[in-house]
Amino acid sequence: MNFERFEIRHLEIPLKEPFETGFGEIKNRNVVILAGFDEEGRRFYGEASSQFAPLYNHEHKASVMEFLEKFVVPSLKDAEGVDEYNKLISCYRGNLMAKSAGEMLLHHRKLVEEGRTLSKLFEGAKDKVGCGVSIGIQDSPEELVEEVRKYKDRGYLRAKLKIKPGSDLEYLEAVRDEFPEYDLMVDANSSYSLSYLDRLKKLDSFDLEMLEQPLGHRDIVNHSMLAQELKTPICLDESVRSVEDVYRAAKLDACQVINLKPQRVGGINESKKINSACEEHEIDMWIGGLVESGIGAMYQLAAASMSQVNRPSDISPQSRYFSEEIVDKPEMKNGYIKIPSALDFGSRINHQKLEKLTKQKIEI
Ligand code: OSB
Ligand code: MG
Repeated sequence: MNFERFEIRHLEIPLKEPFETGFGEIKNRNVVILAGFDEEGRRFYGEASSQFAPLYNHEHKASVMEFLEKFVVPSLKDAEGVDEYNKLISCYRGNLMAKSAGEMLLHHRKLVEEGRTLSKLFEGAKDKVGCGVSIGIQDSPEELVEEVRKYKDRGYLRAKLKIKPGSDLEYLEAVRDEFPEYDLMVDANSSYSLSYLDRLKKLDSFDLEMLEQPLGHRDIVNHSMLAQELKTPICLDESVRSVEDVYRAAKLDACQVINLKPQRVGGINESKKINSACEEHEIDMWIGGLVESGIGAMYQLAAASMSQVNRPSDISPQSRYFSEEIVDKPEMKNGYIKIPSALDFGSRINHQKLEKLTKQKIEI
């Protein structure tokens, strides 16, 4: 497609508070924004919300910037549209978050050219998203109880508590004692193995909505063995990188729920396939987050309109993580955020903030 030029920006957005997970601590949010400009000067955006280091998956800020420059931008120039872009980029292995930034950008351009709104991106059935909060590992059970209270009072429909071996049972006992009825789930980010089976079985006593990604970040087989041992439903995050992974998980009964992050699976087209596969196999679904900037968050909101999204998603108002941001994200009301029906979310980007938060810029 014709583009005048591209910009690849590494943004560092300060978090209000550090966010600790089973894979490590996030202090500043490092994301990479890809912008493409057409002949009329219109701008289209995509985001890769990798971490600074390859802790959540193998992608990281530097790998994303290089992949965007060497492979995504040339494919965007060569492709006539989204399908051809996906075909061209698929000859390169992995790097799904970087690939998805290019795909998002093309979808953005298509929406603007066709005069359609963001809420139509997934041809979704819903116009609002149920919000759940993801709460990082705290220094003590008492502090976790106070965090849960804070977010419950703000109206979140459920809380997801990050756990790792040692920061788990005692913490859950304290929270469950204080909030006997609140919807709670836990996310281990692959910090357990089957050698912790006895410990994991104890999670059954806390009436959790689900246990997210306890085992290896690419594992499906061991999750299927664990699913047979636990009453708590298993949710997969890291292990699902394509619709084929959903078929594998369904075949092995490895999970009852999938946390879908469009970026993790390479973009919007793959996400739609996953939506259909989950429908077919009666796997529940919700949209996960990567602490994305406002740009990535817009696509996340759009994804939550898909038919099989039937649980609260990790989607928060802007104020949850950031005091400074580049896009005005809609507010949460009674635990729900409306999916923007604005024609072009690109016009909501604050360019001064974008410049201020940019650490590094490549122009092509
Ligand atoms: O595992 O879901 C995860 C954040 C960064 C990387 C991985 C995960 C998370 C979260 C936070 O849980 C989700 C969010 O609020 O954006
Ligand atoms: Mg997770």
